[in-house]
Order: sequence, then structure tokens, then C-alpha cells
Amino acid sequence: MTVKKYTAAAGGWGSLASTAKHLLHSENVAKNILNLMKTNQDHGFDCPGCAWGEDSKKDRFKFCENGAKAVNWEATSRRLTPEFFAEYSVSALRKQSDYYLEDQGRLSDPMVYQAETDKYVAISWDDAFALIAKHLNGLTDPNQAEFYTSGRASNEAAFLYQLMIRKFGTNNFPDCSNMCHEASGYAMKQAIGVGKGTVTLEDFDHADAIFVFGQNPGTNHPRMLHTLSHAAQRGANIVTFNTLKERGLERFANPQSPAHMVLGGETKLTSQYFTPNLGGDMAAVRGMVKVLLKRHNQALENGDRVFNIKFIEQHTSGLDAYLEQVDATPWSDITAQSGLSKKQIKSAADVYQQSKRVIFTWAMGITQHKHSVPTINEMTNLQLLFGNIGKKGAGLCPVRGHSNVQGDRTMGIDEKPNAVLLDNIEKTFNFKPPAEHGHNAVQAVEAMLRGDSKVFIGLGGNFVAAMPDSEITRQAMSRCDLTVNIATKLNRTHLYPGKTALILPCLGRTDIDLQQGKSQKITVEDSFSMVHSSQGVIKSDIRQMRSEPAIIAGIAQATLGSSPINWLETVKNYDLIRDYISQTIPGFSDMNQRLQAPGGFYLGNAAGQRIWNTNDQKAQFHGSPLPDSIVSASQRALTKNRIFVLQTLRSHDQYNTTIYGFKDRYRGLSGDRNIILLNESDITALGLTSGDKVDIEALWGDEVVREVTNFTILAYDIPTGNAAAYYPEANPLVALANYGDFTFTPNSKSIAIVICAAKNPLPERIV
Ligand SMILES: Nc1nc2c(c(=O)[nH]1)N[C@H]1C(S)=C(S)[C@@H](COP(=O)(O)OP(=O)(O)OC[C@H]3O[C@@H](n4cnc5c(=O)[nH]c(N)nc54)[C@H](O)[C@@H]3O)O[C@H]1N2
Ligand SMILES: Nc1nc2c(c(=O)[nH]1)N[C@H]1C(S)=C(S)[C@@H](COP(=O)(O)OP(=O)(O)OC[C@H]3O[C@@H](n4cnc5c(=O)[nH]c(N)nc54)[C@H](O)[C@@H]3O)O[C@H]1N2
Ligand SMILES: [Mo]
Repeated sequence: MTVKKYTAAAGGWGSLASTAKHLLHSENVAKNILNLMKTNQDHGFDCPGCAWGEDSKKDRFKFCENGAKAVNWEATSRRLTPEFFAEYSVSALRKQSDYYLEDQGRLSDPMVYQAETDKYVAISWDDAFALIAKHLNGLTDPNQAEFYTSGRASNEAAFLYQLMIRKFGTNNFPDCSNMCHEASGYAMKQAIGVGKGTVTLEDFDHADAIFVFGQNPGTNHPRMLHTLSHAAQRGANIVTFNTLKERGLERFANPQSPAHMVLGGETKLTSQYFTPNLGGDMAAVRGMVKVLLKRHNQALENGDRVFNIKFIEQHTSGLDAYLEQVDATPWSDITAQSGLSKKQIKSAADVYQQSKRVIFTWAMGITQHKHSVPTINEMTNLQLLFGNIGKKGAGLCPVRGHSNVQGDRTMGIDEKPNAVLLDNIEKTFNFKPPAEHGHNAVQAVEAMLRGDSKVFIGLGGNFVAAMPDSEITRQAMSRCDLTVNIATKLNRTHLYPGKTALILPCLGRTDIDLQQGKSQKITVEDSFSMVHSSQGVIKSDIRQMRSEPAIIAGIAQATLGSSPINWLETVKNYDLIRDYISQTIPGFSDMNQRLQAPGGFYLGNAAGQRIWNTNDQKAQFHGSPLPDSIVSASQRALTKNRIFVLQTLRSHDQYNTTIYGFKDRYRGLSGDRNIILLNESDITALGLTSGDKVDIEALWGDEVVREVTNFTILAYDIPTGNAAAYYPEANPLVALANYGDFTFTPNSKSIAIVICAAKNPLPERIV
């Protein structure tokens, strides 16, 4: 484990060096250079990395360092064949790291698990489909099956998948969104009538201020740094709220700018950087509103105003009740909970007030708390007070995670489907889809644990590693009669099979997808509601891999026959799937034709037009009291104050549960992922030294011991009382029942923990 402060700007030569390293590691260099040239270009493929949009004008290359990692990781020439599985049992593979599992290469053949030998062996596609059909049709109730989706699935795959599942008879749609931006969708739908961001990429060119909350774009949305640096260069203010000082938000050297690369230039991004406590953002924004409300009231006395009264009167409801909440919130609570001083909060309010057009962006630092919905409400409230929604250069921008997670929801991957979707399905396909709400991700685990759900099918993702309470989630999977994973790479979920299990190898974004000899395109939707097509460019050795739509069609045809459509015919040409989407999903009429426009088409956003599809046709203020502290007073007393709030986050060298390497470059950390970051004074108070090994135990109000052992404690620039560790290594610490109000999203950023010197060092993991 090495710790060395990183002094350079984000991006720059470090990014280029890292891109080259990962290119070489793919063992597919020539093809992957072509791949990178086609990333996010018209007639190329959509980067399988993040869901940031395509900035059409500004840069020659449309990939970033971490997009290059994603492309190289997928488009490796290594293949994981049946011979590999013949050599290693599932139990033996469980001892390997997540890095090792995926690094073995692309899954190449359908495999079935045999409990007697504890090994996966090859199976034909037809036999695999028949096995799934037998299990699904053998259930006494369709609600005994769980159908997971990870956000890389294309619109076409997701549409077919939800159609098959609804025809089968359930709304059990646990998906990665349940662990991710669920709170954004919920809070925004309630307050402004749409669960999606109200801004387009162009709005960033017009904003006077961009407030970035709980988000690390330098690592997770690197192309956003280009947008932020263009904004900073023309004088917009960037204000950041992040518990950690993330380099990517401080300064950026554009790897595509000769002035930056050759002359050593860089752009300063954030002008005001605040480091609140974990979960402290609602209090911080409440404080800003309190400052501005006071100024507003003073202005009124002089016949002036601070808030946008005209907008408020014309467009909103609920103002008075909300302002009562603001009045009732004491400053002592605001400063204690946010960890920021009144002076700091005032200075954030100053920037806000001086800016005519403000965009708020946010990600997991906001959405993975118990009070995420009230926090997003609070952010929305502030924007409404100034009419900063539905005008150029202003609005709300939840920055999505997976490249098509937003599109999957649009296509109907939703355990709580709306009436319009169900109606349209009935009209187009002539059957009545189930209306009763199904399971989200947490409920799916609970149902499998109880033995109520017996079949799990995963369209991508790594459910066991991504979900909390790892031990319990593993047990839940193992209790199923059948688990099926459609995947590109081997991962931990495949190593916790049900009584029987299938791994079905699929094509990825970079691969050419040939059907009937013709290369097919798929489509995705980015964070700005732009729908565009994506087409793989590399013809590689695909062995037995099939496309996701083809696999879904195979399962559907075996399970349902040609009902309500001839599935196998439909996947011969994906234009046919898109015709069905046009008929069923609002906003997608003439999809095939509209896709021909360069850059695709915009779905529109009602709130962005100041049309509020809420229950009173108004944009709504929602006020609630500040939440209870994550750590209770009695827990503090019980632990003699040796208690911390932990967030689990991503390093620079990973994509969710996919680990590309062991370097967290911008944080200056490398070598080991089993680490916990703490303020130096907290480490001293514990009687420990940076570098010591520790065990970490979560405090949750039940009997289960949730711990991870032998982590290295490291001194880091982080507010006292707060801690950080990597996801997924720290997932065993999150109780399944520790989830967000209204959303069931695991509270991955607020876990109460205690830390002890390591009891029994474990042998090193084999990598
Ligand atoms: N390269 C790469 N790209 C990715 C991913 C990846 O793993 N790797 N994952 C994709 C996915 S699915 C998603 S959802 C996104 C995730 O994108 P992010 O949300 O940026 O991911 P996290 O690493 O979880 O980072 C959370 C950030 O919020 C801060 N934070 C945590 N808690 C709080 C809080 O309470 N308040 C404040 N103000 N800050 C807080 C952390 O310090 C950290 O900087 O990225 C997507 N893009
Ligand atoms: N503690 C903690 N837990 C978290 C989070 C956190 O911040 N902290 N973040 C949460 C978030 S935001 C999310 S989105 C979830 C992510 O949860 P998931 O989406 O389930 O996980 P991923 O790691 O993205 O899935 C990786 C796997 O997807 C498969 N894959 C990759 N590309 C493709 C493809 O094109 N098709 C198919 N079929 N399979 C493919 C590969 O086999 C790979 O092993 O995790 C959540 N869990
Ligand atoms: Mo996510």
C-alpha cells in the first residue's frame, strides 16, 4: 500500500499514460485503437462507461481515460472458455479477487452449474433456454421469479425484456437504479412532475453558476470536466459540496489541449469548495435558504425582493409551509449537521444570489442516504425560490451512473409501472399486463431469502457484489432453484449459484452485432434525455456469444411461445423492436427515422418547459425537518465517541464492481483496496497510527455481526467523524434494512461504524 499526494491537475499526462497502459493490457491494441476512435462518434458506439452526454462541438476525441478503460476491458482478446471452468470449482474461484475474475477474459460459451461437482460445464443454447422455460413455467405464481437489470442494457434489450416479463406475469423488476438514482427520480417526480434532469448539455454554456453536490466527476464522469472547464473559462462559478477534496473538481488539464499538455496549462474549476459531513447537504442547503430568506424579508421592507415572486406565484405551491420549516430550523442544527460554519454557508448563498442562472448537479453523495429524498427536495426548493428551473442555463441535473440506466427505466424496467405504459402495452400487444407493484432490489433479496422467490435472472450486472449485506445477499441467491446471469465477464454473482445456474455469454457495446448477416445498431438515452444509436465496430472472435436481444428472445420463445410476438423473428432486425417501442413508449414515435439525425433525438422534458405534471399541476415545495443524526446520542455514549459515519465510494480504477486496477491516482492511493480513510486526529484519538491494520464493525440495531477485517487505516483530508472505504469491499457493512426513506436505496454513504485494531490478520488474498 502506498500513499503519495498527487499534485498534478486531473486529466493531463497522467490520463494519457493510464490510457496507454490499459490499452496494452487488453492484448488487442490495434483493434482497440480503432475502438477508441469510434467511441461516442456518429456511426460508432456509445461508451459503455458513464451516462454523460455527447458534447458535439468541442473535442476531436470523444472518450476519456476511464471510458478507455471500459472499452479496453470489454474488448480484450482473452476468452474464458469451458476449459477454464473444467479446471476450477466454484468454491476455488470464490477465493479469487474481483479483479482476477473479470481479468480472465470474455465469457465465450453458455455454462450450466452442476452441484455434484461444484463446477460449471458447457451447455447448448437450446438446452439453456429449455431449462429456464421449465423452471419459469413450473412456478405456481409468476411473482416467484426476480428479473434484475443492470444499466448497460440497451433500449432494445430492455424493451424486449420487460415485455417478456410482463407477459409472463410479474412486475418484479429489481434494477441497479434501485441502488443508485432512485431518490432523484422519486423526489423530482413528486415535486416537478418528471423524474429526469431538466437541463440539456447546452444549458451548461449559459449557466452563471454550477453547484456540484456529492459527485466525483474526475473519476466517474470525466467528460463532465470538459463541460465544467469550458464554463469556468468563460467565468461561470463552480461551487462544490463534497466530503472529500476531489482533485477532479479542483483543477483540470485537458489531455486534448496542446496549451495544457505542452505548455503545462490547466483550468481551475471550483471557486468555492465546501466539505460537509456525510449526509450534511440538506442542512447546508437549508442554511443557504435561511440566509436568503432573511435577505428577502429585509428587501421586502424596502419594496424590493430577492426571491422570484412572479415565478413562485405563477408556478408553485406549498411555499408557506416550506418557509415555516425553514424558520423553525435552528442554526445550531444546521451547522452541527452540515459541519459547515454559518460564514461558509453565507458565502455559498452569496454566489447563488449573484447568479442569474444556476444548475445543480449531483450523484451518489446525495442519493445514498436515508434522507436523500428530503435532500433533493431541499435542493429543488432553493431552485424554485429563484425560478431556476425551466429556463436557459438553469435547472436540476442528476448525473446518472450506467450509460443506459435512464433509458432502461424509460423502456419500462420499473417495478411500479405507470398506467400509461400498461395501457399502451395492452393496446399494442393485446394482453393485460400486471398492474400490482413488484419487487425492487431489496425486496427481491428478502423474497429469495424467505424462499418465496425461486428463480433469479440477471440481465447484466453483479447483483451479489453490488447489493448490501453481502453475506445475506449470497445466501438469498444460493436458496434459489435457478439463477441465470447474462454477462460479458465472470463475476462474484456467478459464484453464488442457486441449486442450478446458468451463465449466458453476451456481446458488448464494442462488438459488431450481426443478425441475418446485417450489423445491428442499438440505442441508449443519456442523462440529458438524448436518445442516440450505438453500433459496435470490432469483429472479434465471439465464439458462442449472442446479443442481449437474441438471448432474451430465446428465453421468451422457449417460455411463452410466439406470444404476444414472434420473438425470434423480431430480433432478426432491431428496426422491428424499435417499431414496437414507437408504438408503446411515449416520446418515441418514428424512432427509426428520427435516429438518423446526427446525435439522435431529444425526448423533451415537461418541467424544462415549465409544464408541471404533478397532482396539482404546480411545481411543489416540499419541506421537512432536518433528519435525525446518522449516529444517535446513545450510540455515541455507548461507544465513548469512537464511532464514525462511513461512506463507500469508487476508486479511479474501477467501474462499480469491475476492478481495473489498484491505483486511485487522484487521491494518491495505490496498492490495496482494503483501506479506510480517517482524519488524522481521529486516528490518534483511537490510539492508532496511519498504516495500522484494523477491523471495522457496523452498528445496526439487530443481532447480526457485520464486519470487515484487516483493513489498513490511512490518514486523509476528511472532516473528523467521517470515514471512507471502497465499494464493493465494504458492502458487508451495509445492513439490507438500512435503506432510504421512500426509495429502498441502500444507504451506502451513511453507515455507522466502530473501528478496532485488527484481531486476526488474514492471509493475503491471491490476485
Ligand atoms: N469510471 C467510473 N465511472 C463511473 C462509475 C464507476 O464506478 N467508475 N460508476 C457509474 C455509476 S453506476 C454511478 S452511479 C456514478 C457514480 O458517480 P459518483 O456519485 O461520483 O460516485 P462515488 O464514488 O460513489 O462518489 C461519491 C462522491 O460523493 C462524495 N460524497 C459522499 N457522500 C457525500 C455526502 O454526504 N455529501 C457530499 N456533499 N458528498 C458526498 C464522495 O466524497 C465522492 O466524491 O458513476 C458512473 N460512472
Ligand atoms: N456499497 C455500495 N454499493 C453500491 C454502490 C455504492 O456506491 N456503494 N453503488 C450502487 C450503484 S450506483 C450501482 S449502479 C450498482 C451497480 O450494480 P451492477 O450494475 O449490478 O454492477 P456492475 O459492477 O456495473 O456490473 C458489472 C458486470 O456487468 C457485466 N456486464 C458488463 N457489460 C455488460 C453488457 O454489456 N451486457 C451484460 N449483459 N453484462 C455486462 C459484467 O459481467 C460485469 O461483471 O451498485 C450499487 N452498489
Ligand atoms: Mo449507479
